[in-house]
Amino acid sequence: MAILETIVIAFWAMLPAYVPNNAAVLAGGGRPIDGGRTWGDKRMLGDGKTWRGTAAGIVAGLALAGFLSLFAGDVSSATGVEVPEFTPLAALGLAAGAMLGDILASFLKRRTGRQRGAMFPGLDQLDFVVVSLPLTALLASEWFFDVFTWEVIAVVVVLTPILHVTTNMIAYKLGLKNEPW
Ligand code: CTP
Ligand code: MG
Ligand code: K
Repeated sequence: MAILETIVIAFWAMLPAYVPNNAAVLAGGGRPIDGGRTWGDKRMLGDGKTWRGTAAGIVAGLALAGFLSLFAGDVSSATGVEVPEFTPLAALGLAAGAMLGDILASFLKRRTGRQRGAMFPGLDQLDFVVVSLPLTALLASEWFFDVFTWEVIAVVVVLTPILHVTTNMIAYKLGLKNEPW
């Protein structure tokens, strides 16, 4: 497979996992998931993980997967790159996995003494990949192994941090996010 083709497929297939984080930033607020609870002298998750942000993120990821699926055929024939449609379970694995990864990362941040919004290089950029891919492999095995070849996974691991840094910098400059990471 040509590298450009692999990049297009990786980006397309990951969009339902990329968008939830951004939707959560836009919709976030209200009751935190941990309800303010602490473990030891530290919060479980912190005020940055809310029910509303999480729900909005998952809904946005599912909606985008549905939208992309409508156009997968047209995009494939127009570009010659076979981009996949998303099955409902694949969409759920990608969207919910992304939010779950972000939540687990916050848990780790609090355990390691980091305040809400603190940077955790590496984890910040790949937390959602680390959970969304295995969850999708579990929920939609056939779809996952069809789309996520080793080449596609390799591109995702390289492409995701670049996109993450770029979109968060833009969100920060636009005043949507408190920190540029
Ligand atoms: N957000 C949310 N619910 C989520 C994820 C994000 O409401 N599940 C919103 C919050 O308003 C959060 C903002 O999006 O402050 C930015 O997200 P993120 O950078 O992931 O959270 P942080 O505030 O940095 O908190 P943490 O240190 O726990 O990652
Ligand atoms: Mg943050
Ligand atoms: K995060």
